[in-house]
Amino acid sequence: LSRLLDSKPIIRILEAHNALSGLVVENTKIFIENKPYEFDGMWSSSLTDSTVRGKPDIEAVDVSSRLSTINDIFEVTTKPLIYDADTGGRPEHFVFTIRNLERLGVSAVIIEDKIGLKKNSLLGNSVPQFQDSIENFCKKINIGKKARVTSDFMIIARIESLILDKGIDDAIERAEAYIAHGADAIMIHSRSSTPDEVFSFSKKYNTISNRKPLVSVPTSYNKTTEDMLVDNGFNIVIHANHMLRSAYPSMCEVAVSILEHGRSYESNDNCMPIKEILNLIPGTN
Ligand code: SPV
Ligand code: MG
Repeated sequence: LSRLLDSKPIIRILEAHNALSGLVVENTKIFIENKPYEFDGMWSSSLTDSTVRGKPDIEAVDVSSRLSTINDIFEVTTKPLIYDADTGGRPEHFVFTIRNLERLGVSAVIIEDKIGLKKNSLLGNSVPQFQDSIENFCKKINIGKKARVTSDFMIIARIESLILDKGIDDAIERAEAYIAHGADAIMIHSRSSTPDEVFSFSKKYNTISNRKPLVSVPTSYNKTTEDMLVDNGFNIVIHANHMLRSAYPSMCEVAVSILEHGRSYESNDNCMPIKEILNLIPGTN
C-alpha cells in the first residue's frame, strides 16, 4: 500500500466482507478508451463485518472473528487490505491487534478518535457518541507505532470532528497532533451530503508541514467523483460498504418472491444460473 501511494494519484479501495466479495474486488476490471480501471485494495469495514453477523456496529464483534474474515479473504485474494479497527480499543489491547494484523499481511489499520461505546459515525449526534481527547488518542497512536514490526505497516488516524459537529479548526488541530505522534496518514470523516466540509478541511490540511496522505470515505457525499477528490488533495478513497448494501436488497426480493409464488421460478432474473455459480470459483469441478 505504501508503495502504491507513491505511484498513483489516488488509491481506490472497495469494501469486502467475505472471501467472495473479496474476489469481486480482486477481479473486477474494466477498460475505458483502452485504459484499465480496477480496485487497488480492500476495506474490512466494521459496519459490514458486524452486519453480516447480524450485530450492531458497536465493537461487539471481537477481533478474533474480524481476523478470521480477513484470513478467509486472504486465502483467495492478493490485493492490499485496510482494516477498520474502530477505536482500536484499549491501548494495551491495540498492541496485540497491530501484531496480529501485521502477521496476517494487512497493509494498514485505521483507528477513530472516539471513546466509550462506539456508534457508527453516520448516525452523527443523533446518538450519544464521544470524541477522545487529543492527548489520549496521540498516546494510542504512539503505542501502536511502537508495536509495529515493519515500517511498511501504516497506522492511519481517523478524525471524527466533523461527524460530531466540532468544526474544521478542531479537525486540523487534531490532524497536526496525530501526525506529530506518528500517524502515517489521516482520514477525515463526514456525514454531509456534499463534499464542502471535507474540501474546506483538505484546503487547510494540504498546507500543514509534514502533511501525510489523506483518506476520504465518500458514503454520504457520493456524488463526488474520484477526480474531484484528487483535485482536492485526497490520496486514498474508500468505498466503504457497497458490496454488502448491494447484495442485501436482492436477497430480500428473492425471499419475498418465493413466499408470494410458492416457487423460485419468478426469482430467476435475480439469481445467478446454477451453471455459472458452479463455474464461478476455479477448482469447483
Ligand atoms: C465502516 O465502514 O465501518 C466505517 C465507515 O467505519 S462508516 O460506516 O461511515 O463509519
Ligand atoms: Mg467502522
